Amino acid sequence: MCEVIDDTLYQRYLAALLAGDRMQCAGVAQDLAAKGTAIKDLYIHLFQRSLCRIGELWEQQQISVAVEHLATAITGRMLSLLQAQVFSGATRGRTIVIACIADEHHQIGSRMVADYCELLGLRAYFLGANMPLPDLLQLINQCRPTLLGLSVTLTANLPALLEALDALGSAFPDLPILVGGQAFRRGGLAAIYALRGGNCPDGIVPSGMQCKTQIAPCGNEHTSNFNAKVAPAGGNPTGQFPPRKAYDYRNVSYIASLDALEQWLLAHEH
Ligand code: B12
Repeated sequence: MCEVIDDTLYQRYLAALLAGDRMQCAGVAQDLAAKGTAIKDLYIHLFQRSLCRIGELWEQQQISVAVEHLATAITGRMLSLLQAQVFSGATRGRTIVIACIADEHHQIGSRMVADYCELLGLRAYFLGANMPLPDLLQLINQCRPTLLGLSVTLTANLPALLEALDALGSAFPDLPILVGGQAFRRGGLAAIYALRGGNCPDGIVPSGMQCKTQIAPCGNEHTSNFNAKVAPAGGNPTGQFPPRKAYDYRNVSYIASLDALEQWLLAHEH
């Protein structure tokens, strides 16, 4: 629950979204923006929260695919509507490329991340959904960003993430990579480890993969630090980790929320 965006306003926005009423949605978002509501609050407490609700309604077959598509399209327009505020941040010279992993078609979250990076003063190159790995490698080679962000929503796409991390890790060993998205909230970190053929006791992640924060199922963002559970770099608290493949995750950070992203960017400014 957000103090600025109360439940009545949220419900008004959600009802407009479900009705496909773009103007009403824009009215709510623009009023809030005019009153000084932070972009991050609009992203999380209006757009993300409502899309998660749309997902639930779709899953329960209470709304059609068409209504879900319309709501997603309207949300994309809302992000565009707020572009003026997003791009007013001063540029700090860092660049980030953000992409959804191959076969991943959920791109609103990564677009928010890209826009939020712009707001924080980075130059963001947003590549959108379903990015083929060879082309991603080529682009990174050409534009040499300071950072790379990869988004995964579906657990089924985690093997593609691993493939990408291996290829990126050997081609660009010094490139910091931020990974995020809903796949990690559904046991993705454990799955990543399992895919590597090892045990993944609850909360233990591959060494070097820094798990800064965890957020509850979407719409209800809260963060809790569970660094204590993270295997220390190079360590092996259980003695069960198998030999690693080519890439060791040293430069990979799992970032769960926009707050955690901001903290990470501040902590790694130099
Ligand atoms: C819109 C939508 C779609 C659209 C996406 C269109 C688009 N342009 O993005 C379409 C129609 C394509 C779609 C398709 C499918 N979808 Co869908 N979809 C959704 C829905 C309703 C909203 C997604 C969204 O935008 N959420 C809001 C954003 C803002 O949240 P977010 O992605 O988590 O991003 C935040 C963080 O995770 C983080 N983050 C995200 N990426 C990154 C990256 C980095 C680097 C960092 C630091 C942070 C970060 O920052 C963001 C801001 O806080 C969700 C419901 C839900 N719970 O989200 C279902 C949902 C994700 N879909 C689901 C499913 C099942 C599917 C399909 C398999 C359906 C089907 N049978 O075809 C396909 C799969 C397509 C594919 N191969 O990718 C399920 C997934 C269930 C599961 N257990 O995995 C969900 C949860 C719906 C549900 N409740 O069942 N979908």
